[in-house]
Amino acid sequence: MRWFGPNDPVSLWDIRQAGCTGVVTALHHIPVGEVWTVGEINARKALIEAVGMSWTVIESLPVHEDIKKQTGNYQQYIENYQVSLRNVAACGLKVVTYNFMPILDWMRTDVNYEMPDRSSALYFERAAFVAFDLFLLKRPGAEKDYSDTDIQKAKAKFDSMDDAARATLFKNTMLGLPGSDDAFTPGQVLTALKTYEGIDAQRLKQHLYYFLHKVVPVAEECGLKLAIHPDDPPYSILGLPRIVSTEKDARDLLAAAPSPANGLCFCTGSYGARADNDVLRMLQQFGDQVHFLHLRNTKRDSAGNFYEADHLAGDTDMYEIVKEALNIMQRRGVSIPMRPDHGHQMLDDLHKKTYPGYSAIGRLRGLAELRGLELGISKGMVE
Ligand code: DNO
Repeated sequence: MRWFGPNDPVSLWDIRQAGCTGVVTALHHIPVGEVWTVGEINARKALIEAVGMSWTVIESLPVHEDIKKQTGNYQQYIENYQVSLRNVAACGLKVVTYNFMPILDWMRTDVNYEMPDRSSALYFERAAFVAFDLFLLKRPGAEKDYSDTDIQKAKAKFDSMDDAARATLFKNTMLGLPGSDDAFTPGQVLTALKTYEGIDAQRLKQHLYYFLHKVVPVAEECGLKLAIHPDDPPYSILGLPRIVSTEKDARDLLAAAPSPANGLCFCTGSYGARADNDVLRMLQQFGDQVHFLHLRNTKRDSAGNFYEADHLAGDTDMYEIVKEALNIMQRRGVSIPMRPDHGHQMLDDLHKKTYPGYSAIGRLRGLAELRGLELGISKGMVE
């Protein structure tokens, strides 16, 4: 499971009791771009090992915005990244997760979407998102990105919302911004978006490949695996390019820096939020370069909305995914780290303050279901 560090309301003992043998974490207190020192890494590792678990996967070693834009001190930030890679390898870590999404990481319009069983899920509602863009953020030129139907639906949605609902929508949509405990104003967001003017998908890809040329050889030399997380949701938003969304994107980035160290964090939930991604086929194709698995399920509809379903429900056939993952591990003779990504807020957690998607009990349920599935399939394979 993922652990957000000493301030996480879910403790290391909670995670151990959920059946985990290790945690996935990061040094969230170190500002993006600064070097992770051996001392800091080892101190964090000791906390985890003190409760009988291991730390082998980092999520994430974040990439500074200057590297994505190739502005300012980006060469220095790349050098810092190389040093951090050497340091984490020296401390015995094995996999480094990162992403190359401009400004925003994940994005949802509702983090308390009520499921029929009254648990709460993360939800992306297209009309609400377009309403946010057009009427709350008021991004110049945004209407060009949407169809007339999209705009009408967004208007109807916006008109149906009171001020409190609009404020919640704004807050939810901005949660994926780094440092998003603070309230962002539309002006601040528009200023950040402006810094990407002139950077289209092709150019962002070039910047990613340049970064890979600089860091993949270092990772390879020190025995680390890099695992890029896909875009979530897997398409361009707010006029920003997104370049790790499709099968072709994944193939291109692997081909741009061929090396055993250049790989994927295969997130079934993110890739699966796009109807034209055949998630199982992608896993079959990229199996040799999957270094980390995020197992999560989404349920889409024809209007472009999706919610996070139970791990074994939703549009992705988790039985087939786990079976393929076991095949890959057997073929490669490795154990690919996996975490149950996200979970519903449920039971006692409904009354607690938690990180959206990262309450303890919903993830425990997801993990238990996935482990049962894995055991059942692997026993069946042996027989
Ligand atoms: C969301 C996560 C992502 C992921 C980063 C990896 O729940 O899966 O925020 O950690 O994109 O860099």
